[in-house]
Amino acid sequence: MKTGNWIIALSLAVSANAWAAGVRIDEAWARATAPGQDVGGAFMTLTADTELSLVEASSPMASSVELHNMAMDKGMMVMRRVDRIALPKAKAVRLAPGGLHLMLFGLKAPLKAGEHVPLTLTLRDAKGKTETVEVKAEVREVGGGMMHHPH
Ligand SMILES: [Cu+2]
Repeated sequence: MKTGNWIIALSLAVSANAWAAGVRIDEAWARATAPGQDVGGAFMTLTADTELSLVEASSPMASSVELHNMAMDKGMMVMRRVDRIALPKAKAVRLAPGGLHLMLFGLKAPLKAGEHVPLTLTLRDAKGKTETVEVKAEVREVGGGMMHHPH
């Protein structure tokens, strides 16, 4: 009965989160933006139940969404676009400020705290089959400066 119990507990735990295409998404949020700032960041934790890759993202609130990684390079934080974000089986992958994130370009309006940003994520499995999952990222006010974007 262990398996059965586990499934029930899990379905209760994720009721407030998105779960589709073999991936669970927790804590989806986006950083509030200042008026005139047309670039934003979105973050979340993804846990795939089979090996998947996040290969694409889009939002009706932005003209484009890119997958980015941020890392130290020769003592400087550098942000780079990545083609995919690997989601190993049963391992939580955290998109967070200072690391992997979704970058929203061409925001149609500032992101205000309390609003939700709809995001469509495209996931690809090991066989190359793709599925999409819809996520709503809650906009949060976060202290600190804007994200630098050296494009
Ligand atoms: Cu970025």
